[in-house]
Amino acid sequence: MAYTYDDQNIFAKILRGEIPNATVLETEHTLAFRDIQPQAPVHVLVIPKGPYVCYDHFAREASDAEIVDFTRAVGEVVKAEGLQEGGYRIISNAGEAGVQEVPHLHVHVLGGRVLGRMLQRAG
Ligand code: DGP
Repeated sequence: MAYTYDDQNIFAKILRGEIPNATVLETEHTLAFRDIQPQAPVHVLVIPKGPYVCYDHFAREASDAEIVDFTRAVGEVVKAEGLQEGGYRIISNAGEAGVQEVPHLHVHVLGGRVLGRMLQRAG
């Protein structure tokens, strides 16, 4: 399946500076900022600057430089937010089944409390 990127999504607007954000880290290819509706004491979103809809889109089509930069940025966020000792969770929702709200790849970096089991059991 070929993904179509919507450049009017809210994270594209953040990247263009049209909407403010609380930046945690910025690199050549990556931006990390605080989630507007935090679900844990630490809740940071890490996004590539390039137009990728979701994780597999990025993993298949991004350049090696973008992938390395993004991966390293996630590591830096974990370290900068002091999550190494207590632990953390990384989530990336995709599409309908993943209940993705914003169609620009983002990983949620969550920590600062015990987060509970990964998924609720549901029918
Ligand atoms: P997801 O369901 O994985 O697509 O999560 C989208 C997340 O984006 C959700 O946790 C709330 C966050 N979010 C939505 N709009 C904004 C915004 O304008 N600014 C920030 N910082 N976060 C936003």
